[in-house]
Amino acid sequence: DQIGDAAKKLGDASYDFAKEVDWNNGVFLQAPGSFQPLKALKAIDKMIEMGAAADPELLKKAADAHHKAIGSISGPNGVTSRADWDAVNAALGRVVASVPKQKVMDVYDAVKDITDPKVPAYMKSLVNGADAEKAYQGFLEFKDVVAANQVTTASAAATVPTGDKIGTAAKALSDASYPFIKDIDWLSDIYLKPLPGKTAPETLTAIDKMIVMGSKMDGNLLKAAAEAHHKAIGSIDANGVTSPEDYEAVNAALGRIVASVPKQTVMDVYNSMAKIVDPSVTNNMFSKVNPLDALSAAKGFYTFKDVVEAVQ
Ligand code: CLA
Ligand code: PID
Ligand code: PID
Ligand code: PID
Ligand code: PID
Ligand code: PID
Ligand code: PID
Repeated sequence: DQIGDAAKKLGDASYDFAKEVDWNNGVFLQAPGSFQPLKALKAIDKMIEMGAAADPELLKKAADAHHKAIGSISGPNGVTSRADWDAVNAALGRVVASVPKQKVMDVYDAVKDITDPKVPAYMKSLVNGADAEKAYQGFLEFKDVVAANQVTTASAAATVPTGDKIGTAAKALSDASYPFIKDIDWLSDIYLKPLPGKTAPETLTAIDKMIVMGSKMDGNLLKAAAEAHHKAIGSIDANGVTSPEDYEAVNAALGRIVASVPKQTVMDVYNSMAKIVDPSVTNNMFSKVNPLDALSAAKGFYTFKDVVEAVQ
């Protein structure tokens, strides 16, 4: 297709730059400017809306391309192979082309809103500037091909199951865990702190397992889960906490996507996370909430998971 061909040209123009970026640099965990959680949540919300509007099959292929690219990483900077670099660009170009232009621009504008204008120049200063310029010229040509292949109307909303066992169980889980949700400091910057003692490549292994799980999920249910998060963001209070109803809808939607993949795929995520998250992190989280509320939430979760497993 045209986007695939254009991605090869983009690769010619941008792979030198890709090799010079230190993908393992911890700086990418930081907010790209001053820390503004509610504005950042708005930017994430725009990404969620774009993801929910994207063609689920193309999203899966993009997840597969990232998984493959992680498998061909080499060198100290963590760069993938030239072929996989091109394949990721092509897959993302197709995802972008599957949503109306305005959804993409809404992400761009919202991210710009939380990015200090000095950040791009700083990023450029870490690589060969001429290679960054060459990559950008390549991107500008690529985007014209994407725009020429772009849909103009949004896809239909997801179909949301009703009256299913997971939906019923989500009500009980949400009742048992909403007090815990209200105890959590959602606006803290602690969630942007590096995991103690873990390198970027180690962390990437766990993310890879999530990518694999995402790629196996039922596309309609994943879209529904994204829509549920978007709705939940719309009802947050000053502390970032969503309404009980929207929280319940998120739990139901996430239970359904978990049930749409094999148990082992879920356990692969859990086990790889357990390897990179030191118990001190979990204990620290626990120390900041009412322990009885956390225990009630945990009990609710362990009951919920049996319902999920039964329909998995
Ligand atoms: Mg989420 C999970 C935040 C968007 C899909 N997501 C999580 C949690 C964290 C979070 C609260 C990971 C950390 C954790 O396990 O804490 N997501 C979060 C934010 C946003 C977002 C702030 C921003 C909009 N997510 C989002 C989108 C999607 C997902 C758009 C795609 C549709 N997210 C997704 C999945 C999962 C998460 C599939 C998880 O599996 C993971 C999670 O919650 O695992 C348990 C603990 C969890 C909480 C504090 C909230 C849930 C409370 C439960 C139901 C009960 C608590 C049990 C117990 C006390 C703690 C967990 C024990 C542990 C051993 C499992
Ligand atoms: C400017 C001035 C003009 C010239 C110009 C110009 C530049 C415009 C530009 C630009 C626009 C632009 C857009 C970019 C957009 C990037 C979008 C990224 C989206 C990320 C997402 C992430 C996610 C996920 C995911 C799916 C999940 C949801 C999420 C489901 C269902 C200024 C040059 C034209 C770069 C969507 C993918 C996992 C949130 O106009 O004169 O330069 O760049 O998890 O969804 O699971
Ligand atoms: C524009 C203007 C509108 C019209 C429009 C428009 C276009 C927007 C577009 C577009 C946005 C867009 C984005 C693309 C992004 C591509 C990103 C590629 C990333 C590849 C990576 C590969 C890798 C790895 C990996 C992880 C490793 C690092 C690597 C570590 C820690 C402008 C059309 C709407 C194409 C990251 C995965 C292995 C490097 O908006 O008018 O057209 O395209 O090895 O991580 O090692
Ligand atoms: C300039 C002037 C214009 C021309 C121009 C120009 C240059 C702009 C530039 C540039 C922008 C730019 C951006 C870059 C972005 C790179 C982003 C990389 C992200 C990597 C991540 C890696 C990671 C992980 C991971 C998970 C870990 C955290 C991390 C935990 C909990 C100035 C040329 C356009 C290079 C996210 C995945 C392992 C961080 O605009 O005239 O030149 O470069 O380790 O999670 O640990
Ligand atoms: C233990 C001991 C027994 C008792 C027990 C026990 C506990 C087991 C547990 C537990 C397992 C467990 C699993 C959990 C799994 C969470 C999985 C999260 C996945 C997140 C993903 C994120 C993503 C995306 C997304 C889609 C994108 C890709 C991504 C596309 C196509 C130990 C109690 C049984 C909590 C997948 C969603 C946006 C990466 O066994 O004695 O307690 O918890 O962006 O994909 O866009
Ligand atoms: C288990 C054991 C195996 C069998 C199995 C199994 C089950 C795994 C499961 C499961 C995992 C799982 C995960 C669930 C997670 C739910 C998470 C809910 C999060 C809700 C949020 C709501 C909100 C917001 C929002 C953003 C705001 C904050 C909030 C800010 C900054 C165990 C079956 C495989 C259900 C985060 C979105 C508005 C609070 O593995 O043997 O069954 O379920 O307002 O952000 O303000
Ligand atoms: C313990 C002992 C057992 C019993 C038990 C127990 C407790 C475990 C616990 C607990 C685990 C736990 C986890 C919590 C996790 C909360 C996660 C919140 C994530 C929030 C995010 C928010 C954000 C953003 C956002 C984007 C911004 C950055 C942020 C930028 C660029 C010990 C009870 C089971 C509470 C990610 C989205 C706005 C950070 O196990 O016997 O008690 O709690 O602002 O992006 O700015």
